[in-house]
Amino acid sequence: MKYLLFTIITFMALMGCSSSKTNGNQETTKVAATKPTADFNADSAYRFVMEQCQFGPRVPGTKPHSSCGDYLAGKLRQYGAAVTEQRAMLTTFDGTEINARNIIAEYNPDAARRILLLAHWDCRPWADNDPDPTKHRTPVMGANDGASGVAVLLEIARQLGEKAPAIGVDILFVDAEDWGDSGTGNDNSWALGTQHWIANPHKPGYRPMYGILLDMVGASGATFAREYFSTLYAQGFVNEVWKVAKEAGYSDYFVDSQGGAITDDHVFVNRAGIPCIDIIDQRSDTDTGFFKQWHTAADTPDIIDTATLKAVGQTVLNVLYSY
Ligand code: AHN
Ligand code: ZN
Repeated sequence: MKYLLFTIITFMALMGCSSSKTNGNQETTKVAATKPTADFNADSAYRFVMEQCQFGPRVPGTKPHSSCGDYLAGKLRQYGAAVTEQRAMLTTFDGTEINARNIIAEYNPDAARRILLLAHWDCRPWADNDPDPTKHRTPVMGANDGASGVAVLLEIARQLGEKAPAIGVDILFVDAEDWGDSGTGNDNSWALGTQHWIANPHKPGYRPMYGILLDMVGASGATFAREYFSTLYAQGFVNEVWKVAKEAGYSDYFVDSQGGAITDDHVFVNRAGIPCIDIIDQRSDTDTGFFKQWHTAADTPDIIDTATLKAVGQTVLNVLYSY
């Protein structure tokens, strides 16, 4: 009896199978693509901007800074990454000793082919570009200059936790980028957290294929020209990323023009031999060359546009899942 039942079920299964096979030109129907894709959620990224800003300005040595650092490490752990932290006492150009904290999240830690994503999470201690001179000694909120890049990477972390990419991905939140000397062309005064990490990589001999730095990636009206050092050190990868952006319909953001040379975290990564690009909002209609509220008291969440976060986040996600 059991045997008969088994035979009937097997027969029915075979019939079902063969009927679909003999379905004429339907036979060419493809199975799902093997490479995963993902839909970057810009509302989620916007929430991550808000949550960082709710701590207050994340200036090294302050309570908002330490609380936000805990929050960032916690989020990355929540999204399934292997998280390590790197703490260091660093000396800024004005002689201040700061407790700096780099936060590193690894996805697929054993994969040899890796991409490094980075953004600075600290805030500038002075709004020294504010039109009101009485604000020059108050810290910036850094909704765009700081929180936006971190927010896009947190949303990417959330997506990577749900759908592992084929390659390894490392997310590095660097500290103490923005305590730099704006007056004198003292380039080494910037990106102290990155400089420390380059001298002390979280893994000996760490060699990703490429790096992508996100800086000021959330303001409305953003334009990402091809930044000078990115093209100098990593032209092929710049072309690749801008092509991916174009294919996703974001050419209005990833404009096909050559931008200026920006001293930023990626410069130190490139000097260490890792080709690294900087996706950074450059403007031709402001005195600073950056968004209008750069290093002012008005760099607050109201200037953040989810459409900009989407253009950047979707482009980077598409690059990661293209490997
Ligand atoms: C300079 O102004 C020399 N570099 C800009 C780096 C920076 C500051 N990125 C965000 N804030
Ligand atoms: Zn800044």
